[in-house]
Amino acid sequence: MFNVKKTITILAALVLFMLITAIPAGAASDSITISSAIVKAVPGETNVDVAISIENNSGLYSLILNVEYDSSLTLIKAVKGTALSSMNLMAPTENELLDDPVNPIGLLWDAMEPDATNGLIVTLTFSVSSEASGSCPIKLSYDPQNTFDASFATPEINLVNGGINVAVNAKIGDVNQDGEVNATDRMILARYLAGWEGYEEKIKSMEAADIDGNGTVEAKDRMLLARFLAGWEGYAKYFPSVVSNR
Ligand SMILES: [Ca+2]
Ligand SMILES: [Ca+2]
Repeated sequence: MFNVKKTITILAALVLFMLITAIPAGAASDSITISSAIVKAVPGETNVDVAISIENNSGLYSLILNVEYDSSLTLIKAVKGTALSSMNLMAPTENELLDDPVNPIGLLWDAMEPDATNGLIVTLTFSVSSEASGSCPIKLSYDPQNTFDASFATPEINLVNGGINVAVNAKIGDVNQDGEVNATDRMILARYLAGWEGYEEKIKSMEAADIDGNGTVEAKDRMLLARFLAGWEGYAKYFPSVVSNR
């Protein structure tokens, strides 16, 4: 009886060992991901911020990220974010970009020690041409010759492209499209989000209701509209068309 038990324990340990070793190292879902945000703007808008972020960062010594942006966009500045904070970001200055608006632009991060932080790596600020409309893509690629992980190998990096969606007609925040952004829009949006019957039809533009422009109409949009209407500082930037009409 004792021996049978022992044999079972050994077999169980063997099976467990085989299961563990069968799991492939560095499955694709664990690879480093660098993604660009998708934001909303109106034609002719200046200072449109697009965040570029990193996730699942296992540690980088060096990264060259190439950003190719739509011809309707002009890059104004590139400001280092809170992630990859121990690395140096080599990017053109605002004046250099003014003289020579490079596209695609190569952004170089390098460090003495590998950096494994996650989050915002750079904020790119664009101006949008007054003729722009629809989607203006921002495409990412990286230079495998100059991108190293902690073991000086080129890591696999998932890249997620982003862009700026330029809405010509939708006045952001004007949920019922009556030309005004006011408490009625806030009420319609709040009731729609609460699932009240008949309120989906009252939203005449989902584009106008998606205030942060992330593609989804959700509680955050209601919060942004409520704070803007209450006059909170820092919220006017979400309503560029309202500001320019004042
Ligand atoms: Ca309205
Ligand atoms: Ca939204």
